[in-house]
Amino acid sequence: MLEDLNNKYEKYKPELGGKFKPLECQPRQKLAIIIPYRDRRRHLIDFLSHMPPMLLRQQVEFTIFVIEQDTPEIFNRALMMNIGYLEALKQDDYSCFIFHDVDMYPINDYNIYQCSTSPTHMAVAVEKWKFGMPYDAYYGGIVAYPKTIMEKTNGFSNLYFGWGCEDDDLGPRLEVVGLKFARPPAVYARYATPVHSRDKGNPKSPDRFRLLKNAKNRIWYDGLNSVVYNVSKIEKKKIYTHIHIAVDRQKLEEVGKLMI
Ligand code: UD2
Ligand code: MN
Repeated sequence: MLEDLNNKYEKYKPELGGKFKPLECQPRQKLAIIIPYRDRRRHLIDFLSHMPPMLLRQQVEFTIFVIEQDTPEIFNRALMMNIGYLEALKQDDYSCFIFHDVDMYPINDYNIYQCSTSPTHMAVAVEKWKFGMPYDAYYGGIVAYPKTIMEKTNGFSNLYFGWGCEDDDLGPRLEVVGLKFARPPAVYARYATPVHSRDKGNPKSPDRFRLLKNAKNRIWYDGLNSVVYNVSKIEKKKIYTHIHIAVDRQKLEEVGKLMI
């Protein structure tokens, strides 16, 4: 239960909205963990039970942002990542962003949650892929971007409604600006992943391969500079910040149509 966690973490003295700071030092980075989210209460509670103690053992200063898509029905993970980035920056000057599936739990304390100068794909040894990855150009699950790289890549594509390929899109996007993902060693970057079924509002995207094919052409049109959304509610909870988002799919796709 959330209430139990609130009590459990009181000793760490988080500021409202879940801003945690190590008590004995002043970290160089401020980390925002961005979780694209809808209707995964059980997974969220598990995530919140697991992450703060680990991050504080690592002496990280962080806030967890849960970005919940209220409308439309079809979920858009990368869009929630873009919005989470923009909204987090309205709250504080975060320098490092880790975009994180809600259903992935690190199982090694030495898997350090901070940014380097390059973008990092962190989901290297994933339980559901037999503690590996399904293919080389797999960038699913979790990525870490310093703010500078988010600015360089115009964030992520806003156009992947439904399941799939929004993660594959990150590779070509980075290529355009001459960058590649780094990866931590598999012994550290290990993740437990509970088995789950496909969510109701997240069917396989029928457009995903078409979008992926011209990922490189869209980078300057489709991203942080073209995102449109409404914030319906910001809930500053004791141990995290929960932001509710409404998006207009048609409006977003107007921009995309120019390039598809
Ligand atoms: C894989 C990738 C994921 C993403 C997805 C394709 C792994 C470990 N993860 O996840 O990063 O690329 O394929 O889109 O390979 N979510 C909700 N509510 C919903 C739907 C999604 O909260 O109704 C969020 C949640 O944070 C979830 C994430 O989106 O962890 C990815 O969705 P998924 O878990 O259904 O997809 P999965 O496991 O196939
Ligand atoms: Mn999943």
